Amino acid sequence: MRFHILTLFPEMVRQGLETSIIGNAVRKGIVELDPVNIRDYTADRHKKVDDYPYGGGAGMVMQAQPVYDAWQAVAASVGYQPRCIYLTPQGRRFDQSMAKELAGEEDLILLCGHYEGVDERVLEEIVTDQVSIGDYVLTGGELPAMVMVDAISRMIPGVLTNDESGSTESLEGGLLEYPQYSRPAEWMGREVPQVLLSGDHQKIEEWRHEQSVLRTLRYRPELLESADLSYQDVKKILKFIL
Ligand code: 6GU
Repeated sequence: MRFHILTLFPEMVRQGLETSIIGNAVRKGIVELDPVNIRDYTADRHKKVDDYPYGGGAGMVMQAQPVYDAWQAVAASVGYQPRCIYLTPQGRRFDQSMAKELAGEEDLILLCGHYEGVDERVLEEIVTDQVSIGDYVLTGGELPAMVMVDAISRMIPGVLTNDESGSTESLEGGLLEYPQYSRPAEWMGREVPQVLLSGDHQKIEEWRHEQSVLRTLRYRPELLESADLSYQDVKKILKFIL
């Protein structure tokens, strides 16, 4: 999968994503990063990419021309018009199901805004989706784009190795992750739960699932509304809250 990231800070995006697991996926060729510097496409002789907002007000607005030309260069290079996601606090909230869905795309264009925003006309012309990563305001779309690249990439087959497996983690089935322990078996007087040392894999699975359900109940109870729960799970929850 190829991520074409339209940004004024291509180095920030590259640096942030070339480390660790995503960096390995890039080196393996499963994921391709294509940070595109919008400034390279400005027709302005002073390399300007922003200007004052019509109607007045604070801040600067990213101009349509360089953004459009950067987008066109990407579309021309891949030979079609991939989905183009504009990162904005006004967008639809990014979540695990969106990450999974987007992992099926061949190419994605991520448009990172800066300043007070991007000229609405170029957004109308090129943007297919508007996405936010949460209800807080960031100074630019680069961090959200990096968050999306990470979350989407780890859903692509081959990005996670067997022992990093994607399917048994937090939010799969709508539940939080169970607690993890490693050696030593006792640390500062705290012991690892006995069941994990028992070697009984059936029992361990049951215990982990129960922990997932109870943690979700405790920390993110609103997730239970759309979680995959069995009759046994519901009984367990009722036992704890009644
Ligand atoms: Cl996608 N962009 C900006 N600037 N701020 C955000 C955001 C995006 N998502 C949450 N806050």
